[in-house]
Amino acid sequence: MTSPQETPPEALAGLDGFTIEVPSWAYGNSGTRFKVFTTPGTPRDPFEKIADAARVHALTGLAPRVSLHVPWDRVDDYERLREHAADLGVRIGGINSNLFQDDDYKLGSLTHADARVRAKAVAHHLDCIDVMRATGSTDLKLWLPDGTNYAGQDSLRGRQDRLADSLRRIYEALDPEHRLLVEYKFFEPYFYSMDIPDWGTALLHCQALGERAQVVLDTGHHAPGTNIEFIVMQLLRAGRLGAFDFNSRYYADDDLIVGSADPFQLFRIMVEIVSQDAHLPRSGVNFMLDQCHNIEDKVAGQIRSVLNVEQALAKALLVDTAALDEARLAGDVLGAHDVLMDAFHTDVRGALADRREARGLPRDPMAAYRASGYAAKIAAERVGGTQAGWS
Ligand code: PSV
Ligand code: MN
Ligand code: MN
Repeated sequence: MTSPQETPPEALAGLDGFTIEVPSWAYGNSGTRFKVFTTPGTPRDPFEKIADAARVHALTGLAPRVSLHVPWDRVDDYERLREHAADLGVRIGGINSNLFQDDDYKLGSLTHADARVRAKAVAHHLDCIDVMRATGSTDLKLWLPDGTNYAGQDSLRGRQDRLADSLRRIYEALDPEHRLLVEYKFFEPYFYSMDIPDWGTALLHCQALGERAQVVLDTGHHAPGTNIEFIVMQLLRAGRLGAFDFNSRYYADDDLIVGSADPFQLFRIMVEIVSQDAHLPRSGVNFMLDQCHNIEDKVAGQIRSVLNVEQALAKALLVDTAALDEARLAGDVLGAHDVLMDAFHTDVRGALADRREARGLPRDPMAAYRASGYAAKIAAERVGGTQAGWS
């Protein structure tokens, strides 16, 4: 058994260089289909969203990039947004396209039967690629909300073929340093069929496109009971895990704070990550959050989220791999399981606080945020904050 006192600093060396990307929309007001509660101090524009994200990074040292969502984060001058981020010590991360809020896309966007609608959806991605050029982003993230509600409504095969053609047009427009990240989701907004419902479909499209097309795994986008760490393992094995959208869920796509509903699942995911060295920056896996803070303080919610991911990774780094190999070879089922559980039950909070202190960061970023008065300051300064884009 490992105890907190026994966590030597070198055991956590795998955290060096590990970063988490935060979503701009987590700082805006969001809600369910029933109600959007506003929070005092909510950012009024993308500049203020980036300022809030920069607070999260300043206090944790973990979150140096911010994803944007277009057109939610539309600005006249992206170069200025890029400079603003740099001035605050962060940079622009992935650019998320939006195919789910335009009337033309009622029956599909990249899969639509009408070539005019498909061309419009492709053109939106070319616009996003221009935003990438202006902001220095290298990840274009595409979540396809297309699907059908009734059997017979459209040809399932026809939609896949149209999708493949649209994706190819987008992929061909990328610059050499760009990646296309393709996100899957098994339901919603449509309920009979989704056109990219699962990792297999996303992977097939990525493989057809080329090496710079990779899969995004959003932890809230699977049927209940799905073994998500198996998918992580398989995508890594195929060299196609491009990114995570981390969040927690109890029911569906709840977008709650990562590690809040099921810290053990997050740990199991991180064990697979560590076992294939995918936590190291050279792996190219972008560890992003995709969350909404509907009732809690948004900046604090983001701080809690990145700390939860860090904690899960720290525990995964503590797995005694030699003991695990030995138990597996001996067919010691429960012995192997115990090795994992020992790591999971280790309290790493003290060791992580020491690590932060050694890096000039607050030992307790949540307490430092509360004590900083930042929430009161932005509440006084900002009036009439915006929604994240949901209605
Ligand atoms: C869709 O449910 C999704 O997970 C996609 O990543 C969207 O871009 C995001 O939510 C918006 O919050
Ligand atoms: Mn997502
Ligand atoms: Mn989602």
